[in-house]
Parts: sequence; structure tokens; C-alpha cells
Amino acid sequence: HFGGTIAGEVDYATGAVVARFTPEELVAKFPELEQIANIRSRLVRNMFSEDMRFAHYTILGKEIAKELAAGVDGIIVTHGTDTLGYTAAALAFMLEHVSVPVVLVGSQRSSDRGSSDAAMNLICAAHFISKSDFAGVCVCMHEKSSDDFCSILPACKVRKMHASRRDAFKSVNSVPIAKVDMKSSLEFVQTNYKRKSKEKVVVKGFKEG
Ligand code: DAS
Repeated sequence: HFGGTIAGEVDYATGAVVARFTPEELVAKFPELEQIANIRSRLVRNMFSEDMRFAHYTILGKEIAKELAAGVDGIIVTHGTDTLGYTAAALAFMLEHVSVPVVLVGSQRSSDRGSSDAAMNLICAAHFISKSDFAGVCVCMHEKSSDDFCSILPACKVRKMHASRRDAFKSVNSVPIAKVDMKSSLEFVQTNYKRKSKEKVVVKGFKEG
């Protein structure tokens, strides 16, 4: 859990979204998640992604590596949307030999809003982890503004193309890796992706300072 709108709700005193939910509260909000997988959640940061600096990539990369070493089947990183694409690329370069899916998930609209995309993005990410043989860093966000399905997007090609649309995240100069829906139907668009393995992750950190 790293913060962003997905961890937030509207503060009606100011009209702004504030990131305030703990990871446990987030999982409790979407009970479907625990029917898909055994979820262990934990807080790394509750911040907005525009405040991220290189030191944060290192912190996040190391925390992900700890979980990979513990033998998890996959990792969902909740993250603010503004720089989510940059974090995805940074992690893809930092983490070598990733053996399971590491899926970054954000939401364009906070989960206290009727049009929130938070639940579907998280649930589709959990389905993707539980059903696919993919290994590596990717992003799971709405494919369309409707709730049809989510796209699994490549870490080094993904870009946020709109401030508020639920389908803002697109793969640039590449097709999505896969499509997944709320009923767990999974269709790979790419075929030449890295498969799950027993490899041991190596973290290449950024120089701080
Ligand atoms: N400002 C945003 C950020 O954390 C909120 C969001 O879109 O999640 O990137």
C-alpha cells in the first residue's frame, strides 16, 4: 500500500481527496478480494504520487523484494495515478528476476464515489495474479470508461493520458499484456511475456542524495 486516490476519500471541508485508508480498511471495503486470494496487506507509505522522489522508488523496491523473498504468489501495489507509470518503469528496471506478477493499481476516483474504479481495478488485479502465469511488473486499470474489463499494461510503456477518465491508462506503442474482468475471465493479448519461475529477485536501487 503506497497511497493515492485509491486510499482516499473526498474531504468535504476542502473538496480535495485525502489519502487516509489503511491497507486493512481497503481490503475490508472490498470483501471480494479475500474470496479470490489470501491477502496479507501492509502499509509502506500513504502518500500522493506527485510527492514521490527517487528515494521512494528505492523504499518501494526493497519492500517488494522482501515480499517476493517470502514466497508470495503476487503483489498488488496501490499507488497514486499521477506518477504511477513512472513508478512502474522504475520498478521494472530496479527489480531483476521477478518471479511472479507485481501489479500496480490506482484509481481515478476515490472509493467513496459511485463512479469509483477502485474496486474493479483491485479485483481484476487479484484475478490476474491468481489465474495467470505472468511474471514481472505491470499495471492494472480500466480498459474503457465502462466496467467491462481491465487492461494489464506493460510497465515501461504505460502512460496516464487523462486527468479524470477511468480509462486514462494506455499502453503507448504496444498492445496491453492481457485483459481481465470481474468474473476472472482472462485473455492474453501478448504471447511473448516472461513466465512465473523460481528465480530470486535482485534489487538495483537508485543512488540517493
Ligand atoms: N494526485 C494523485 C496521485 O497520488 C491522486 C491519484 O490520482 O491517485 O497521484
